[in-house]
Amino acid sequence: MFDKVLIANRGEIALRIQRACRELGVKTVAVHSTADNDAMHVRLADESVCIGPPKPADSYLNIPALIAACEITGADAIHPGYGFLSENARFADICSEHGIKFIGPSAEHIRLMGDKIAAKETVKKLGIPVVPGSDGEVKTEAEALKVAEETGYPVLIKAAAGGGGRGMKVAATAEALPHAFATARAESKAAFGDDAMYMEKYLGQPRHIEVQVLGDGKGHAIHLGERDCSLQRRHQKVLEEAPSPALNNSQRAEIGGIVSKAIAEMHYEGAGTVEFLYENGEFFFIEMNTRVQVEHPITEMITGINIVAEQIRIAADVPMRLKQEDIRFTGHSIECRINAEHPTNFMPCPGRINNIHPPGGFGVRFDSGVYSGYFIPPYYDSLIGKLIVHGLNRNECLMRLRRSLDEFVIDGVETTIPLFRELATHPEIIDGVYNIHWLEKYLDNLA
Ligand code: MV4
Repeated sequence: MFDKVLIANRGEIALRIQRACRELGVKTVAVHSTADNDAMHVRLADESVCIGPPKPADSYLNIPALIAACEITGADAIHPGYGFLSENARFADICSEHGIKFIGPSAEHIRLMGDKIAAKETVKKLGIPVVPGSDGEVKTEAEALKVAEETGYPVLIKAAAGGGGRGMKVAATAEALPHAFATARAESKAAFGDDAMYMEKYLGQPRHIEVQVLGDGKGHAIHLGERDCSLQRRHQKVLEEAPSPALNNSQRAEIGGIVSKAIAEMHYEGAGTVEFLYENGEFFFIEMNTRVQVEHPITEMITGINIVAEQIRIAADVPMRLKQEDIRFTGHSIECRINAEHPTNFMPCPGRINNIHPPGGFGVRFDSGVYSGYFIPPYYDSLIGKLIVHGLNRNECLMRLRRSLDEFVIDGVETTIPLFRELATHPEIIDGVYNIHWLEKYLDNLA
């Protein structure tokens, strides 16, 4: 096991990783910007290093500062968390060049999955179902028209460097395609400095369902079931649940088996998430994330597996003891992302939290880095914390969620808690009948 891990992140995920390290007997190094001098992740770490000014590019993304912090403190590994440098293959390479273990998959796997065309081609060969569309890159408008003719309209033009919805355009007809292709390509060039494009059949009403995996990098991998993350706004997840209300046990075992077999064959190392669109009983791969995700706790709640501890153990080359037959799914879990934002227009609302009283009790978890008197700085995302509840079944989970939201007090900043109170009592949410467009339509109807 490692002696000391440097956590290259902030906020709730930095604390989450610290807690896993503590339980494994591993010392922790926090890094922070000058805006985070009073942050909880700094206070609770064994050591801390200030790595720069507030702007992420100067601190949490500052690779030389992070490597120097490792060398000064003698840390033997870096956990990148999510966001920031977590899916930066060059950073993973630099870590290994300095003899620092990057807690995550190989730089090659990060690079591969970062290229959405290469990722799709790879997983397709390994037996994962993908969205019908172009065979790799589409280089010209003429080629785009030909692909669309074959797959049928509407089609979606996507950026190889994309993800998160940028550089993506729908074309409903052949007349609309040239403009959609040109603007998607221009957007992609501007956003990523790369204009390699590919095309897919546009799915109209899918759910977003993602499968959590763990691999040992040597040919063994398991899945931990799925999460339904369909409730999103502008490609930001708002509420997630596990298991998906749309799947039964045999569908779960089938897609989980396909995914874990592919991940094992790739010799994938660490935690990963394979994302699908799910429509009319069929799964279609869209992307793979090579990091721990914000919503990982709901999978922990229904499996009892500490995903972050498993990441660290795998990276430290501890033999993976978990086998698929050891994984039991128990009950239901829901996560609400409590943001410092206006509950209906989502304007960020940084500032001082005068008082916070999170809910507690049986089946309730609040992962957060804030405290009463904490000042939420304006430089980073507006996540205050994640409310995660577990119940023996979905109904019990929803009852517990409503009870927890009723207990929650946050004074000083506006939060998204009122939105969650509405969602937790909405008949369509209670029935579990929603897709990727449900939340935006709901919010449009309010306005
Ligand atoms: C799609 C799609 C429909 N058809 N692909 C959006 C972000 C990127 N990660 C994939 N995305 C989509 N890909 C095909 N072939 C619709 C979306 C999409 C979406 C996906 C998941 C969650 C929310 C979404 C919101 C809008 C569009």
